[in-house]
Amino acid sequence: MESHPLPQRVNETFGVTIAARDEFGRIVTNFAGPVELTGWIGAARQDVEDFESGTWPHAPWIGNSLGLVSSDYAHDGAFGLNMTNEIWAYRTDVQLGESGSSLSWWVRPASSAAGRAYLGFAASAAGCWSVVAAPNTDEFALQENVGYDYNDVVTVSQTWQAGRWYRVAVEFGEAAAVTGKLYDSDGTTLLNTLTYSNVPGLPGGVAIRSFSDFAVDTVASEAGAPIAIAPTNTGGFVGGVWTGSVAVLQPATNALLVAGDTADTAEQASV
Ligand SMILES: [Ca+2]
Repeated sequence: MESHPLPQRVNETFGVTIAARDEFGRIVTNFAGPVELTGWIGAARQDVEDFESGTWPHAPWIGNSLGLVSSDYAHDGAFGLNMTNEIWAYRTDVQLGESGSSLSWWVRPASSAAGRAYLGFAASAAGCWSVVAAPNTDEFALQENVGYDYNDVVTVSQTWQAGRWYRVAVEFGEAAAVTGKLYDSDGTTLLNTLTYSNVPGLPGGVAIRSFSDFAVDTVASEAGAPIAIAPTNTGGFVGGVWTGSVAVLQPATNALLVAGDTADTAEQASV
């Protein structure tokens, strides 16, 4: 798929050409289609860290964080992390926080009454913000971490269970609003929510920290929110190529047009 110039207008079509290519980049002339078309706002899906390298710390994470990487701490794959020296690790090679996107990780406290695990966003060398799993104070919290210090901004009561996996996510909304969400071990049952607006530094890097005995795994940037486009299906390909018109039906910046299930060229559709 090719890129499209800024801006594209709502409800006005722009031309799109999609070619079916094999692993060598050759057009598959007998591919008949059709493929599904979807529109997304925000970052495409990506794993920020899965700890499957089996080592910690490692680039591009910055800081002097130390930890144990072991299958004992894995939620997904072979390895997860237990951070051991209470020092933040952060990275700025990824810039997350576009409206409609989200960031999450899995955490498992060893105690119902000890430790904290911080998932930081809007991160830079100057600090970050974070959503905090806090068994030590029976809370789920949002912190501002200027200079990687600790300032509670929002706290809600939360009972934590020792040895239970929880998914902690932060969703990025309009006007730099963030929503922290705590999910149960199935990843989908919502246990708690907190919100705050006007968070500076978004999009920004990612930071992590934990203390006491806390397993952490699978820091991931989730798919953005879907946006309405038309059509939602290409129809048939000719000679391995589809040429047609697509319209975005609502205002969006940095919209992504996805053909099939593979995020391809970032399509700019700002209006
Ligand atoms: Ca893992």
